[in-house]
Amino acid sequence: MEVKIKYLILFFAAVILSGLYACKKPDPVAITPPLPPVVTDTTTLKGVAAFKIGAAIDVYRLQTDPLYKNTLLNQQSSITIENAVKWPTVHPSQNSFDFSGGDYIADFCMANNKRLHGHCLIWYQANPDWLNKFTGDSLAWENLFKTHIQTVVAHYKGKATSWDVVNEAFHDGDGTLRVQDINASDNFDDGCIWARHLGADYIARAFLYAHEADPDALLFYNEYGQEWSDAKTASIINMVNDFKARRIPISGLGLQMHTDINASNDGIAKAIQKLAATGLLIHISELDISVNPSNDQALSYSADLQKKQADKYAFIATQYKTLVPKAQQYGITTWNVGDKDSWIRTYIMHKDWPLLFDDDYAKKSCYFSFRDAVKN
Ligand code: 9MR
Repeated sequence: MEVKIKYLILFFAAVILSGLYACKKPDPVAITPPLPPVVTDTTTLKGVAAFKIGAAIDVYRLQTDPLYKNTLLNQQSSITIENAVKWPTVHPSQNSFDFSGGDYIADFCMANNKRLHGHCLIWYQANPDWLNKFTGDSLAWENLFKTHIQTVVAHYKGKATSWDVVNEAFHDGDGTLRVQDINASDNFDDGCIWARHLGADYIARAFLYAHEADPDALLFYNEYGQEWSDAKTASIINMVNDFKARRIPISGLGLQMHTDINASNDGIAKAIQKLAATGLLIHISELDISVNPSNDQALSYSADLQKKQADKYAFIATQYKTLVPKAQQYGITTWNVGDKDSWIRTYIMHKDWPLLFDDDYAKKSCYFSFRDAVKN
């Protein structure tokens, strides 16, 4: 009997509680404000492009020229560090690193939602004097090499999405690995100190060291001339196959594409196609199109030259869009922004107009043809 009463009490308590629960004020229905309409920016490169659009940039210009900065803010979705993290700047003496320039660019990218591409860790050129004069056994060279790569990559971990790990390792003519200087009479060492001191496999070790320092970074091999040198293209592809077989962590290939209005379209298309067939990410990494490759001082930037240049920019972008599978499209980067910023003016001192913007950052005809061609 007692047990029955207990059950009855429990039963009624449950009924009352569930009644109370049912009467509870319902939770207010969350009112989601309507999302703002998705606006496709149809006027800028980054707004219309099917992939990232980049520019290599100069720290000083970024710090001092508001027009330069605004052009980057409006047009670019990716930034490459043109010079600020190359050896002479970032590693000015054996025991010191100077990240100030690279950090300025990295902060700009973080604050403005731009992808940061680091350039370049190992190159046969642009090495500081102290490095060229360095003496030591192979272990000392290996330590120097590894310390440089890992210090720089670790510093930008979480900021740089990707790196050009090794730049221009193969000779122009026959596409063989740069080791010795093959033309000693021209006062320019086209061999490579790294291959001389560390052996041919230095490239693979550079990738391994970079990966160790930042396992999330995408690692690229960057090179020029694939559009005119089948031998170089073949060497790059052999290297990629060897890396794949040995599980060396390479993610992508940079085709620099410093080209001109007379370059063979066939050569450009073939290079893009062959490199895309590796299945790696493909970055047109240093695009500029010279209209005056022979540096004729009497030349003016005629309507005809502008049209040829606009067509070439459009051709390259169209080939990239159609020949590189979407998942491999890392983007197209021009080598700086306005004509006056180009290495063709400032480094080899040619009279030329190779970029998408003029000296005052006004859009040129090639800007419009390129923008149409990169459209999604
Ligand atoms: O544009 C760069 C120029 O300002 C530098 O003085 C020069 C030497 O460091 O390098 C130029 O950039 C090169 C790039 O790093 C690798 N590919 C070829 C580019 C043009 O020379």
